[in-house]
Amino acid sequence: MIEIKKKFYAKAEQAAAEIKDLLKTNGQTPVEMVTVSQLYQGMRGITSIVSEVSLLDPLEGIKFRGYTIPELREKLPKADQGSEPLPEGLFYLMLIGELPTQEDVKVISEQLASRSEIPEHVYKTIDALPMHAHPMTQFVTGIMALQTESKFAKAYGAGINKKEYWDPIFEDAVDLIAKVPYIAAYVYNRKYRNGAPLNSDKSLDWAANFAQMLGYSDPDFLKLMRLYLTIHADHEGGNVSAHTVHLVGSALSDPYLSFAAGMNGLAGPLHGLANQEVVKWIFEMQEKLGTDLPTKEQIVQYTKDTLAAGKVVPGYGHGVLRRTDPRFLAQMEFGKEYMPDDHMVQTVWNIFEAVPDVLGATGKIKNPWPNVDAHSGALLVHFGMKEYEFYTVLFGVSRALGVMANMCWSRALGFPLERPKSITTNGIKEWLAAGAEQGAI
Ligand code: HAX
Repeated sequence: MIEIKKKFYAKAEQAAAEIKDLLKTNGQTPVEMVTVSQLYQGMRGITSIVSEVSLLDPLEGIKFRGYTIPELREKLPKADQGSEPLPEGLFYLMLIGELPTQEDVKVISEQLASRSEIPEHVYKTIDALPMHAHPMTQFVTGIMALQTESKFAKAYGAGINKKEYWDPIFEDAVDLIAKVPYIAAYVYNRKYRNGAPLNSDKSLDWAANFAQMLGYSDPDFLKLMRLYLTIHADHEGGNVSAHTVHLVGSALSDPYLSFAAGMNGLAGPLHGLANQEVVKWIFEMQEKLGTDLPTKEQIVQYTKDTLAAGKVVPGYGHGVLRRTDPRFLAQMEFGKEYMPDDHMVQTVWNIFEAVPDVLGATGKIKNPWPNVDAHSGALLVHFGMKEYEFYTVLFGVSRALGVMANMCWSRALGFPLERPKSITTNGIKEWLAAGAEQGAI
């Protein structure tokens, strides 16, 4: 890991020098105009964050350091006899900006295994919660309890020089990625498997060991976990979880505090919780209609009823994407290969055929196409994981890769406290009355 860390810092030093030059020559060049509507619309479309590790194209979907999801599935190293990428390889790509070798990935897998110990108080803290607490609440509580282990917080307390921040942040980031699957699996086993012990095997890769700790050993489930933990890792900087980690980290809160904050955002139904909402929506539809394979006509009617009740159709729509999410398509390919006859999975495909027209007909939904969350749950149900309240925790484990890589970059580049300006409606009115064209607010 020492070599990877050195390589990371060399890349970051070079990038920092380039950014310094760029700011010297173009620091005052305006990026874009912001409209009054955007102030009221959740800042949609305002480019205001630099995030080096991934970029979302509205039509092509997410690109990690320039590589699309299909390219990652082809080019990232795989486990022996594995057909899906190892998520450790994506972490390397996000950190270093280059595709890893099989050996690089092995180094990361071994490092993660060696850093995976969890202090006993973390489990005890989770145990203090009632069993009915949502898995995301239990997960975040565990992460908060783990904050006692932060190397950055200790170094800051001891007076570390700001030029060195990146080093303990890097160490915390790798530690945190190593440990989150254990907390997640502990929550799952506590809530759904009568407290079954974590049957970890440190010789396995990160995703396979996680699957094993959750009690799944089917080789196809291991492939699914590798795919799942790869495709959910990042979605550029502005989505709620990534942005929250970035924002909180900018106050020099350590990686544990920052990640826990981001996970609280992921737990919202308009963001990561949508994966549980999709399966809940399908289960309720199946129950109401008395069939596990509703027809397209039935799906259309059920979708119209959902909209008429003033609810969103989960898994559809996006703040940036304007086409079907390639992460949805990657999961669809997986489904076609491993479980083409599964009724739950077929229902997801029938929804894909039926729902966009209904959403499009409303005339207001900018993207009627499915996002990542429309598909993921059905694949898990196929393997027997029906406890849909747990799905967002799986998403969170994957998201650790992206937000931690990004946090390493933010501290290595010396990004400052994030502090946008806000305004009141009266302030906007006064500015308009004074003649807005005279200049910016
Ligand atoms: N069902 C019903 N209405 C929807 C909708 C959906 N799937 N998607 C958008 N709309 C509505 C919005 O609520 C909004 O309505 P109002 O004008 O009445 O407020 C209108 O259409 C315009 O919204 P938009 O501009 O198209 O979309 P936004 O950028 O505002 O919102 C969301 C993007 C993802 C929040 C939205 O599409 C949504 O609520 N989708 C369902 C929940 C979901 O799947 N979330 C997961 C998104 C991906 C992700 O983060 N995964 O983790």
